[in-house]
Amino acid sequence: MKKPPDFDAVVIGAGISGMYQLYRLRELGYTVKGVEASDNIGGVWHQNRYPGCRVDSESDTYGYFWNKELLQEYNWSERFASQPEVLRYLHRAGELMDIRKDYLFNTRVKSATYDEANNLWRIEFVEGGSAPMTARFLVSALGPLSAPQMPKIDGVHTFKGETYHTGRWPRDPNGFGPDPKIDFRGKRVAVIGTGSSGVQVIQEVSKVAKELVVYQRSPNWCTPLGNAPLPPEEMEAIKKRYDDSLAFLDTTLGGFAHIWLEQNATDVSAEEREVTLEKLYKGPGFSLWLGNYKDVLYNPEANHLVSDFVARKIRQRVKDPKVAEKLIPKDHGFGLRRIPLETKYFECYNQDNVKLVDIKETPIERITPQGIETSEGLREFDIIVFATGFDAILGSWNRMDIIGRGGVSLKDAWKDGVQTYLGMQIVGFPNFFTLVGAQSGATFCNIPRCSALIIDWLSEFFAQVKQRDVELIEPTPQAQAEYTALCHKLLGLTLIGRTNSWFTGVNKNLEGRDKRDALLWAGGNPGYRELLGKVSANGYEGLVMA
Ligand code: NA7
Repeated sequence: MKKPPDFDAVVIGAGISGMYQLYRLRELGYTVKGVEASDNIGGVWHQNRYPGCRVDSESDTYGYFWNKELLQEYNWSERFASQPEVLRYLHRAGELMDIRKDYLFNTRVKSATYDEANNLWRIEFVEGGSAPMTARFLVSALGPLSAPQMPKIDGVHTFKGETYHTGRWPRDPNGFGPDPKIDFRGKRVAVIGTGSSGVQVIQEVSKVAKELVVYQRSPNWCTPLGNAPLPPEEMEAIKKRYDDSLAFLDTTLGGFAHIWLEQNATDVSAEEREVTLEKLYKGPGFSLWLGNYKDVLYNPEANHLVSDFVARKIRQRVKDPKVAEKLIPKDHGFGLRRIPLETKYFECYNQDNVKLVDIKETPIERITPQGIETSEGLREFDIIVFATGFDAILGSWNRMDIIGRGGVSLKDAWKDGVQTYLGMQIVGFPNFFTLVGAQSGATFCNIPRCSALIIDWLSEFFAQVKQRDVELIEPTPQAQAEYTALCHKLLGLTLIGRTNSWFTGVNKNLEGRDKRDALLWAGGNPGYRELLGKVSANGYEGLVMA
């Protein structure tokens, strides 16, 4: 006799997608338990509380469009909401879903092992979490950016002052933001890393620190965020047009409020292009990245034209020409890695209290108890901020042991490259589902919008699974091979696929992660929706169900 599982489904993670997936499964009548390593809901917005942290999607496009009550109730105060405001929103959403009662917090998964004889997943937790539990279906909603990565620098843990990683910022025990006790005023501060998090934290710390030294390994193509308050009357107008907004977002590449121009950059005159780029540069959010000429991420010549335009902007904004050159990326074109959005970021380097150290020229040799030693000597600090990013996408899953059929671990299954079907399932790991992970259509996307597409589709699927008493779901090797090949092909068509970044799985802080892989679905949100629609219309082709 087969053992029955404790739950029909276990959902790992209480971020944006985990909460929604758990809610949908519960509404479908599944017995479901959520487990979350941290002490509360919110995922990245619960953890990344550094000063300056804010959303890069327009606030009113970043959320649960399925929840009409929340849409009409919640008033965003800024075009691009700050982290505390996003987290407050997620808490309200959690209340409306009555989600907390289904989660075990402070419960970090150590391993999940597929028990073939009983066709269930056995989940074990890090000490102090929970007793082991079993589930028929295991849904991992870990988030692609949930495993913070420290830099590989000698003595990194020896510093005697305060150290913080942007991805694990100390929390205000009584509020939604950072711990108010952390104070940069009058301090000597170092920031290592200049990705989206580094750029945001630098802008804030530069306002109050006595001295801020930025250690930059690679500059990024940062463009203006265009933030502003959202007046109540505009918020009211936004609420009236949510249906239209949703329809529009579903037509755009990444579910963001920006759509390609009809023309190619190479097909218009230099004068016309200059006017257009100027307008996009002044536009909000990802206007210049995702609202640009449609060949910019595909044609090297078009990409060069836009890179050249942004480089000129940086030269205009940074007074010292030598510093400006250091801030202009030379190893990749515009938009081929994630664009950090900024508010007076470049102007920080015109301040007397801010210094840029290009560590390609002046390498960091070690971190000492007093500060940071480069080839030019030791500089002492009171605080070091590590804005060094994440073991993106893979790290979230690799941190736990996921053991499939025949005792094969997910790490081993993926050792020669990631393979999935639809970015949701993996051969040899029956009944295991990944949300917003490798090759998912939501990873290179406005995540709440695109993950909802996946969760809605999966929930429809789970409804049928329940109706048909299906107990085992696994992709066919052929479907997986074809989908993975398609991910490679689509990414290969873009210049992004030829660039080292977390999108392509390259991480210089980790051994063996110097080879690019297709970790993204690069076929766009509409293309992914179409594919999912085709799969379901054809009786969930590519999936074996028993
Ligand atoms: P990112 O974008 O991965 O940025 C990490 C930054 O840290 C980047 O500038 C790295 O330089 C730098 N880094 C990493 N390791 C080192 C070492 N050892 N020495 C110096 N500098 C280092 O992470 P973020 O947190 O900023 O943003 C992640 C995502 O969050 C972002 O894409 C948005 O989607 C939101 P490198 O480029 O590797 O040379």
